[in-house]
Amino acid sequence: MTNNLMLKKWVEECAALCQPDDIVWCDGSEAERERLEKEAFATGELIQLDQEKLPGCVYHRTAVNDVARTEHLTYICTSRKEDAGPNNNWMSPQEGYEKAGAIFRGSMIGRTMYVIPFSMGPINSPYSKFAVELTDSIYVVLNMRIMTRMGKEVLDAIGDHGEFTKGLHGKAERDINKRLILHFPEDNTIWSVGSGYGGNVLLGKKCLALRIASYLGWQEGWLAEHMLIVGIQDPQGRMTYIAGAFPSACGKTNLAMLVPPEALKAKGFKVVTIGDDIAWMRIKEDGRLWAINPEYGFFGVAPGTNYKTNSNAMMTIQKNTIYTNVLLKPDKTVWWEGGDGPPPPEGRDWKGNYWRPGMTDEEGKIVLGANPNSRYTAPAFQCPCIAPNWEDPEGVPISAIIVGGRRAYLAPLVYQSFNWQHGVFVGATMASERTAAQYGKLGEVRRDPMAMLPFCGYNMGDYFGHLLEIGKRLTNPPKLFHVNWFRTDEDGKFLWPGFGENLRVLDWIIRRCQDGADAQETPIGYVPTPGSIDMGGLDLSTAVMERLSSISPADWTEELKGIEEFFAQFGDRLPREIWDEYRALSRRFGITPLR
Ligand code: O2Y
Ligand code: MN
Repeated sequence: MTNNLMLKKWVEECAALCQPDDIVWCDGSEAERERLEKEAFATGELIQLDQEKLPGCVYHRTAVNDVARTEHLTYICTSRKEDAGPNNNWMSPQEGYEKAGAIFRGSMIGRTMYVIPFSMGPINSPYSKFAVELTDSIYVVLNMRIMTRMGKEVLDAIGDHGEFTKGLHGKAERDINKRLILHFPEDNTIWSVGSGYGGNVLLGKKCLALRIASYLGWQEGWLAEHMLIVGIQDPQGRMTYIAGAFPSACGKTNLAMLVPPEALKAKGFKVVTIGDDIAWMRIKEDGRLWAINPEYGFFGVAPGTNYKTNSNAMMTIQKNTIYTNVLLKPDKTVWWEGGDGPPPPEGRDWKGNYWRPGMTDEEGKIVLGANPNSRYTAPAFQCPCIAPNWEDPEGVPISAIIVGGRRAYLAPLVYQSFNWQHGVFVGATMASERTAAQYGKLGEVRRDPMAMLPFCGYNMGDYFGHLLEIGKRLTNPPKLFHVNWFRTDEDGKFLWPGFGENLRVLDWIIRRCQDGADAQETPIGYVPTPGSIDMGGLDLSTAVMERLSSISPADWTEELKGIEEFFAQFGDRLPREIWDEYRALSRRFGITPLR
């Protein structure tokens, strides 16, 4: 327990609302994990996996209607609608507390409320934030144990008077019509009700570390970004840290855990992981941007993960891992589409139904064994390529920021922005084309500035302004790059091999940061000169490399129309500098800007 009166009072208030039978303060101990797992095995909330093959691993299924973040039920509750911006759903704080309060009321009768003190970032880091999540889900407690530093140590660090983010989560009826994910940035509070799944309920992750933290960063002068952090050691032994923002389905976790191709490994390249999803970044006395990974684990997508696409992730998840919504094999191990090996002859699918490969439903569609958004939750320290300094309370200095999306034609393999302001424009114009498998309407462009569209806890116009302000304070700013691993030929085949070979592009990027790689100026930025990307050991023709670097004025003319339309929605909140960059880009293509 605690002597923190604010914390005690808030727990009492939430308990009065939700009316749990019991309140348990989590200490984060092994004994606690064993007790909770035992209880969850007894109720069926968790299934224990084969402890010889997958030691410490458990399995969980969420409700069939509760398998992904629900963006349409996610709100920013600020006093003024314009502070949430066109990028967010908005509710007034009063309406939010009333609506969610009605669902929370009495929802924990017959249940236990767990109090989880947790820290985003190393407990001893000056950049970390403390928080407490109240939940009626053992699954959430066990996930939070992996994804955050949690328990008694954090409660002690909060102390008698310390501040903390207040997170209240309740499963309630897990009815989609009674589900709300509400953020109250002005109260440093999160309320999530009616869901038992991932990003909706592990409140440290998207809710705190991005939505609330981005707002706090805006107020306090730092950045909470949807970025991986990776370290590249070059043959000279220098370590360079890169942060990278990518929307979903762009291979972000694979890039964070990249395995160098043989030819580059032989030259002495090494890659280490600091984080795979979120970066908190501050300006230090040296005028550089320093980053920490506020998380303690990985909450990765299982389908498509295998020893070829991401061997480091596979090695990470062989023990102490929670598997959610994957296929359960009769021998109490797991499988997913795009995993290793052939499908098992039979099993239980993510809905708990009997499954065998090739089975079809009433409409004749193949039944998947694993939900496409099925997940593993695994401790980051188990990752074979985790950086030795990944928990450094001071973070790591960032030399380059890369942003990227899936563009079949538009964007070349890599280009560098002219300067910070232009880089913010490049980040603000980030977009991905929807692929048939992921989203539905093929080719449709989804704009996702800095991959923050679903995660920026305030008006994105102000967010762009904040990025520009940060740039003004940096005397030694990171260089900003755009990458596109997904350019295709006319048959839709990827031109670039991707995966480990992406290190060749990262190598060019780090050499650009050290003024050691050639580039040529184009209207969109600097692109590699022929031969300046190390292609040793990779059989890719000069013609393909030329196609990967080409820039089509006709395609960019179309793109500029989409950019103008997207920016227009931010009205007065869009900084003048962003329109300046839009006009400058138009003119570099010889186009008269639309505004
Ligand atoms: O579907 C969810 O609830 C999780 S979404 C997620 C999980 C881990 C890392 N990134 C994401 C994302 O959507 O960006
Ligand atoms: Mn993410």
